Amino acid sequence: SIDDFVGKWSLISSEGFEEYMKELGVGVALRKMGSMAKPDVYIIKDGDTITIKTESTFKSSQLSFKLGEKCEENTLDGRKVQTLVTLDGNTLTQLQEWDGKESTITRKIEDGKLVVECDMNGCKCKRVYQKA
Ligand code: DKA
Repeated sequence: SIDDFVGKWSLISSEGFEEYMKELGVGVALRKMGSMAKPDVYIIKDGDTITIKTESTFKSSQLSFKLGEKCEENTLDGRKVQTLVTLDGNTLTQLQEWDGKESTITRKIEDGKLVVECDMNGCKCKRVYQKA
């Protein structure tokens, strides 16, 4: 359930993030900072509103949503996207759409860790967080 995701999470590993950011169209300076950042992610539930807060030393972002309801998201790299988050089984899927493009971010709990997979045009990255 969504309760499994609730908590504070710290990044412990990242694969393919630079390539994913490049595919998103993120410029070199921001990619460099993004690659170095070790963010903390807070997942908070308040009634049926879920908030995902990403905090790093260089940039932070916050997204609040209800499952199955589209909302507007301002991403860390400055995209303004339409976002739809759904929970299928134990997988939280975040679909972002903007300018006729799309990217998905899936999150699942595996062995007590939060596993985040991002996909843009088949360019994938995997980031693992542990409970802080
Ligand atoms: C994560 O939560 C991945 C979030 C993806 C952010 C994409 C844009 C970053 C640009 C600095 O670990």
